[in-house]
Amino acid sequence: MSETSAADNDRPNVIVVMADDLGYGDIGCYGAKGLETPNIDRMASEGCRFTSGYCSASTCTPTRYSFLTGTYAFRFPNTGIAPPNSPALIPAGTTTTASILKDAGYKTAVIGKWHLGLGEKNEGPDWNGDLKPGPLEIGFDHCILLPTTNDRVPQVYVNDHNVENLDPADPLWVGNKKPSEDHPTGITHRDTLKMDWSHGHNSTIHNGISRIGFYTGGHAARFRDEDLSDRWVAESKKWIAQHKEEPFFLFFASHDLHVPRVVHERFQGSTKLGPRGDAIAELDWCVGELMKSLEENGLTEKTMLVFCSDNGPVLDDGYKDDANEKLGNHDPNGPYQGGKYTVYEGGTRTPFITRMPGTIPVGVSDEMVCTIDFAASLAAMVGQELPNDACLDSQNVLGALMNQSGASGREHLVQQDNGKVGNYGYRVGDWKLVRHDQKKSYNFDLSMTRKPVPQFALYNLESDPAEQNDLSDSEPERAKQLQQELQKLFDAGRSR
Ligand SMILES: [Ca+2]
Ligand SMILES: [Ca+2]
Repeated sequence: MSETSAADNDRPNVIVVMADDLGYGDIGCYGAKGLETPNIDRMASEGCRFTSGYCSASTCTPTRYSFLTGTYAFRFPNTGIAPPNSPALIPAGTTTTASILKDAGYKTAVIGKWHLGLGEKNEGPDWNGDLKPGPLEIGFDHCILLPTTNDRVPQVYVNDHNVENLDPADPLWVGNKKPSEDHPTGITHRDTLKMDWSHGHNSTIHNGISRIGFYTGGHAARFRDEDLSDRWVAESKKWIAQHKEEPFFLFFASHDLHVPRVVHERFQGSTKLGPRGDAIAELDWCVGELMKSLEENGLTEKTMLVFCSDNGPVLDDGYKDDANEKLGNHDPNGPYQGGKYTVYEGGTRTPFITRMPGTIPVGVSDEMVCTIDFAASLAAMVGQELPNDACLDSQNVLGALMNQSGASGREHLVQQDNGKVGNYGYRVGDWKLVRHDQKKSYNFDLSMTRKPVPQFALYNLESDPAEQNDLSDSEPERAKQLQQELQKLFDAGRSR
């Protein structure tokens, strides 16, 4: 990739905007109905829009784990959805997308949702002390985080190593058991909630919304859900302006579509789809503000801007927010089957756009690229050698990400769900093997339905993108070969 390994003084900035729970069909230029995304559509019209852009898992934590480490999350235990008191899942000193760029002289920051744990193994986060290890120990210079995910406690910002605005006289306690008999919860005080829960999500109440997990104290530190996006955009703009003279890497980790979907008042009711649609509108605004910030700082042509998602769509994910009722003819997963929690295409194939005017030719690409590939691809871009024992599944697809003519994406991709139960997708070209060791599929219909499925199924994505016609019987040799290849990828412990 020597043609894109630029000299030291013109290495491009990189901003990765990772949406949360955004499906393939949720954006205007990917076919959304009943809502508009003018900013993301403009980004696509000025860059490359991928039709085979993936995340590596269909839930938050494993995709984020793989995005940063360049290694499939399923290779490590406990990389599923992290609980509120999870210790740091990525050990200090691990080679990550951030550390690779930092070593190449980049300033690095993560602003937004973390959900990869904080604190020492077996200890977890010290909420009232130093929250480390965390992002700063794996290559980020700066972070402003929602520590877990907003349906889980606590609703506080982590600024570098500390909870922001924490009053020592009102310490923060976080746990998984009710702290006292009279502690109000979504069960005991359900009539006070401004957004009712539908399943789970009925423990500690903050801002009229009950969450997963319990917490007390830290009142001065608590944020309003409505203000999350504004804060992250403001902090990102500030950080971009501060570092406009040097190469930088910003991981902007949005939370918009994840439940509870409580957007700023100015976006409430802005679409016909209810809070889920309004969250997409707010996400689109964030992307617009980031592009504006690049323009204002003269960085548009010097910045590789990436838009992707951490998993496919989900409708009712624990709160009664009309996601089903107001869906209309909008199709969150587009032509695919399934969403969050599945290994069908809808779980991991998402909107995926790269933009760098003057460098990335405008177009649409069907090359297969994945969020797990940024580690190796950006390493190639900045001329950093990957250690042999790091980023074990990250492929250098820089040419494809840059939409260079003739450049290829990945040849194969393993897709996983939240992990542990043996559910995988394995795509090679137009063929897709689906493996469900427990012979059950979940949320294939975006309604959280469980249904029995065979352990293995084979689909042709070219003729059957919705994975409806199992060809195992008519293509037994191919089915067997893909099963063996997948097993080899597991046994080898790496695919790079
Ligand atoms: Ca997610
Ligand atoms: Ca669909």
